[in-house]
Amino acid sequence: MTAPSPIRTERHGEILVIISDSPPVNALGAAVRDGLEAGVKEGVADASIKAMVIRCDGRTFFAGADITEFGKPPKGASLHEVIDMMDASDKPIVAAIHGTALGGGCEVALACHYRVAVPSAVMGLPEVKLGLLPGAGGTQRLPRIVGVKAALEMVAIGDPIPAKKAAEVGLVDKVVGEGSLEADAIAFAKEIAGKRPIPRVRDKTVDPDPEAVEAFRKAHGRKMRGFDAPAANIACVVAASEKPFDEGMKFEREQFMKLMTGTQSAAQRHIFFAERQAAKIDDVDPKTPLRPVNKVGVIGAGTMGGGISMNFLSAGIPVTIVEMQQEALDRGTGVVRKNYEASAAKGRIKPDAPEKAMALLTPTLSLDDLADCDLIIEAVYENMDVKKELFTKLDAIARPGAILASNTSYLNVDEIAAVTKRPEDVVGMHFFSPANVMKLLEVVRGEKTAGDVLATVMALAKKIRKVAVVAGVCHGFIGNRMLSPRQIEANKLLMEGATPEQIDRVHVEFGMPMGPFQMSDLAGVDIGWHRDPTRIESIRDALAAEGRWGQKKNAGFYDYDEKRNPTPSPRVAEIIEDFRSRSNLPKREITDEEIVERTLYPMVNEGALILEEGKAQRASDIDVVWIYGYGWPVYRGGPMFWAQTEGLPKVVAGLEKHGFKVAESLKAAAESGGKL
Ligand code: T1G
Repeated sequence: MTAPSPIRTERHGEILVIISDSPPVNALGAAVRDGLEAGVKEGVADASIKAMVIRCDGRTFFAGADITEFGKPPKGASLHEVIDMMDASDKPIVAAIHGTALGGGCEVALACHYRVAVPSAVMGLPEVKLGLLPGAGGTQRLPRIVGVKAALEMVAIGDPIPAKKAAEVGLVDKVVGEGSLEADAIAFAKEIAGKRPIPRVRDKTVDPDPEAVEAFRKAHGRKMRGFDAPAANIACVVAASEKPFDEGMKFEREQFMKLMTGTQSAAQRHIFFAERQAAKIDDVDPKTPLRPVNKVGVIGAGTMGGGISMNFLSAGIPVTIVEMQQEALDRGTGVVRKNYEASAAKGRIKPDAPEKAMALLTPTLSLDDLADCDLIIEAVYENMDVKKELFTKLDAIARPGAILASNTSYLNVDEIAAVTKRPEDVVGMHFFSPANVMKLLEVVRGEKTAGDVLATVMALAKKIRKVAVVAGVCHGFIGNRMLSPRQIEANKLLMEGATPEQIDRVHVEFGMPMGPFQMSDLAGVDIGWHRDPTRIESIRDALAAEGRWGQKKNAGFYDYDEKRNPTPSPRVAEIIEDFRSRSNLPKREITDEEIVERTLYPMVNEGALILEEGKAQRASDIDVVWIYGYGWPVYRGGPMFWAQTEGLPKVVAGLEKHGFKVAESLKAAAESGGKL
């Protein structure tokens, strides 16, 4: 018994409306493609039909090919066949667009002869974000409508454009009523039913624009570093301006297949689903009623407290921010205002956004003013005694049912919860600095944290545009716990002959935004330092003791000029040499490969231990942490996905070669050829 087609047709006089009802996003899976093909064939064959409208039920027009089908044997009509048939139709077809017409969905719209859209609709070709390119004619049709320059932005960066802009560039013929899409589309179809010739995008030509291509490459080269897909997208857009349509289509197909069969696209598609999977808590009912969060309290107006506050203010949620001293409070709120004003000056937010946000911020010196907050987040000094004292006070001040969160980056959330009478209301919310910019939020689940508290925080994370991952209580949770073995090994490599710049170069060439020592200089060499300049037990202690605290002091593992450009430091080389000679460690040539094996493989090993201990729900969650918290290159899919593409046996052999104790689950997966 085959399932009913997700596509149905309805007649409106001489107009046939072809409707897709395939939740959640009308992805162009086999059944949808087959139904679309049948619907168009019906319209073409029926002499009483003079024009067709294609639209979708639910939240959106087709949002792209069905990514879950990728890598599986093809079934049903190919999108190419359906699109070619639509394009060739001798009766005009109107695309009626709402929601997010993306990827293959946008390509279906481009193969229609006319396009109407509601004002709230967006259109885009985001395939590049999946390590792909529009593989159903998008790179050949889009430039024929909007020109090379606009097409480059849409396909090689992949951001959608709103209906109004689409109408301005000719991608949409008419912006119709928000609530009357079908009726307006049918009326439009009636108007154009008899018009000839039927406009076919493939018949248009597009002028070459080498200056635009050059300018685009210059403007976006750094962001595209390491990725395969952007260059392929650019090449296809250029082909559209140089080749006849069918040759351009052939070129697009070749480029698409190259990307589809590469590891980068597999990695980027992995992250697409991993990010969505991370939002699900396996043992909490997704229908759990959420606690209201209409007002947030933030304790601490420093860099973290201010950044955390901005996330809520920008989402329109009022924040009461507490400091102990007026001067610190004024400084903190001043930084928040300055950040907003800087964004407005750059046109990143509307000119009135800073005032609107600041109007929602209530500074105070009294913890008692948090009594009506639904969520209170502390972002105070990373010291357990300080946190315990604060949560004891909060326990007495906060209203019943308020969620009490700590922004601690590694301390034991269970210990903090234990000082309250409401451990079920206590959770960790570990933001990454700068908290108003970095997308990752580690949601630390205490032993007693209630399911609805977790569900509420996960939903709130989406509202404040964070990517949330649930972590268990352990030192450093997921990200920082895996950072630790990387840092330990990096320091050891310095003692054995490597230099900070060599180690950092290997990481940057791997695709990280910076290496361990560049990161240390950015965050502060003095972070976590015992502050006793006479106690020098490590290279880091020696640097800190000399005031080489990193970029903020123009000296850390590197020397910095006034523009904070780093150069290798002879003084640091001396310090390393001194340490090494005193430890009688022979200096030797260290290969780049050894640096990868000793700094990245131990991260995978730690990730396997985190999974064994149940401190992360799934390996893909660990990948999401590293992509969104530390800038792991998305085209490598995160540490755990990357280890699979490296080959787990190779990772295990590398770990054993350097004397690491390999996690049992990692060894087992390597032996069985399975996954972590
Ligand atoms: N295929 C399969 N499932 C998809 C999907 C897709 N294209 N898009 C979304 N989903 C699932 C998603 O996994 C989630 O599932 C649910 O829908 C809701 O998504 C030939 C080759 C449309 C803006 O890249 O950008 O076309 O977790 O949580 O926040 O040239 O989904 O509920 O089980 O993201 O409202 C190109 C990808 C594909 C668009 C909606 N298209 N999707 O965002 O909901 S390649 C895309 C999105 C292609 C052609 C090429 C977003 C969204 P679950 P969600 P949302």
